[in-house]
Amino acid sequence: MRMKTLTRIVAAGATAFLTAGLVSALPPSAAAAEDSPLACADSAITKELENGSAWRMCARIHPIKGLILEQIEFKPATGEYEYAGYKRVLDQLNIAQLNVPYDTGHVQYNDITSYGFGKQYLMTQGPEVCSGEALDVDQSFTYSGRLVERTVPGICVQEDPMGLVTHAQETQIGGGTLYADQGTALAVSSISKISWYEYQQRVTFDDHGQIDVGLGATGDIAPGWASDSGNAFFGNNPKTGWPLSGKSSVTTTTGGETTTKEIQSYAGSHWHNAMFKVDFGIDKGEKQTVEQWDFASPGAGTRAPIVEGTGTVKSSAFTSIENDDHDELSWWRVLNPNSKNKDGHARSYEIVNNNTSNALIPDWAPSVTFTNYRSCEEYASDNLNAGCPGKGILDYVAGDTHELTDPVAWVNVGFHHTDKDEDQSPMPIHWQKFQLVPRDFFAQKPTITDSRKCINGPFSSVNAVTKPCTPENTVKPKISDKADGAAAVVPAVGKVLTSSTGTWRSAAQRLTYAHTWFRNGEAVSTGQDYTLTEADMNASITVKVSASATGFPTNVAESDALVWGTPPTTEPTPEPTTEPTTAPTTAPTTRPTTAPTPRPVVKSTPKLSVRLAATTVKPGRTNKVAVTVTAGGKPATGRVSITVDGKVRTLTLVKGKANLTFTAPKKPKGYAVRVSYSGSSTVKAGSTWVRLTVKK
Ligand SMILES: [Cu+2]
Repeated sequence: MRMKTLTRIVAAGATAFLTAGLVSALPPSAAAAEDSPLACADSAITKELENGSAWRMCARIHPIKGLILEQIEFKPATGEYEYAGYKRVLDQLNIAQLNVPYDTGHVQYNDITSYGFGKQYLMTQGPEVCSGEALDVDQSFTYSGRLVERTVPGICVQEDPMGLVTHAQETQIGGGTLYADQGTALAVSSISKISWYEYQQRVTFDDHGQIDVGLGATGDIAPGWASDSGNAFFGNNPKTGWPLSGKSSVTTTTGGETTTKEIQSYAGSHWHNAMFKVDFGIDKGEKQTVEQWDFASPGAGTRAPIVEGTGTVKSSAFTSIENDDHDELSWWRVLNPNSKNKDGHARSYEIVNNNTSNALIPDWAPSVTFTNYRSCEEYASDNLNAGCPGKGILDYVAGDTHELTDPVAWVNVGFHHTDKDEDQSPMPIHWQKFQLVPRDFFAQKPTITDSRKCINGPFSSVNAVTKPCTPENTVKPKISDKADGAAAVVPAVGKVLTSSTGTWRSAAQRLTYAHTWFRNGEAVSTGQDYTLTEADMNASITVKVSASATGFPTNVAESDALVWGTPPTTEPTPEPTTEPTTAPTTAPTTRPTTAPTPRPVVKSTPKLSVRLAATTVKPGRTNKVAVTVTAGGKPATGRVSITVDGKVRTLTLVKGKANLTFTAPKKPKGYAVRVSYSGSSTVKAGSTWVRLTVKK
């Protein structure tokens, strides 16, 4: 929605607002200057996840809707590589109705508008429920004719593991760098008890920008006595329920006559029709566009059916029913045409909803409905707002004649519950969920590592060892005499030096090199050549070469310092003595007549062992890594390169060992310390990695 003012939020939250403070506040240095604070003061949640991505939002409990999340913004772990600070994703997210009709046809509930998820229905988040931080919620409501004012820990905020996010081994067998990332997500949840059912509202915000919106149902299935009536939660019709026990005795008295019979009862099947209201705010766009993508096959291709997708911009409010307005592959996204990622693609979020809609009830038949934001349209059906009372989504669409530019999605998450024996008290939680997935919100995934950043679009090779994104220097730049490159440099005032670029390997097709000359560590000149001056005499003269390419990280390598020998003397070199050297006494040996046949080289496989002095360190602390490379039980020769957070250091093995002291990265998260062995004439190349955790 547009122009969501502080006033409106405060007014809406007046009866139930959050008093808890900031959760896991970012350090002041991380709070980028461009991020103005969220307009919800002390109900803000700001959470930096383990890999460095961060979410922030406002959270509160509404008396009817329960958990409401607003001003939801994401900051990628890659930081300014994608964009600076936080970017808005959603203006508001909440449940807008929960409709529960029973298949027996005897009853239908609207759990939100008839009961609500706030007030007395809100449950306390104790440590047995919430393993993170439980935020206090101040409530004020009338219960059994009296005013209740209470503060309960009603919102749970925690970081949950998500399991494996990426895994990529570059070659099939024997080496290549392994990428393996474990993800986490911020989970914000609350629990409300509506009669027998207890619902957990749980929204997770993962470190890749995805939002999962879930409603879990636990507590108990609707109870009842065994009955031979069709109008009971445990009725007698096997077509509208499921038997949860053996037969029961049912006694009825009719006209003073009591009869007892054994009947089989069936727990009534029912729907949980949940509708969520998603108010998009992609990069706070004034104009946001809804696109529907449909897929159809025009026929067979050479080897597989051709499937064609068509995107349609929806110009006005609409409601969409499967097999009527869309097909089973269809999906929708909301994009901000004026917010582009680094590749020039419009930023958007896609709705992923694989649930079943209830085709039998008009309000619950559409998979999704889009309307322009209108403040009175709060609930999906039986609207309680006096501005448009009793209305529902179909009325909202009918009354919306404006161009669709400020979209609200009403996402229908249906679940048909056929009870089973295992659902008996207490019932294990069953979930109905949909996802909001970033689509081109980022040019690459928001946790991309430096060694993969260069792979954007078509690429020919993925190998961090032989073709790394960050150019790797394998032979240092060398200073030589411009006049005679082969001769040893004899430094003198006026002598022109020149520098090689050194040898590099890179995923870039062509690298550009820049040379900077240093006197005692201070930059004095740029360019490939340098003329020595008086000031340079006996100083430490080095050259640094930077290797760069568009779209690739830059790396720098430094030459050895110029060697200052003894100044040449004017004295002539001693004359050769007149005495002849003794003649060789033996005749030259005869040359071999045939060249030796080259033996095929069978290279052995190296064994790499890597040990960190500390596997968990504080940011910026010094740490040591010890590398041992053996082959066939013997120390290997050659070089190893050690990469930490994109910084590469190359060392020569001494007796098969190399040790490096390095500074741990500043950002707290898990890092891979990668070690690549370049191989030798007898040993194959290889690589491995160990995990380094940087923690405050
Ligand atoms: Cu159920």
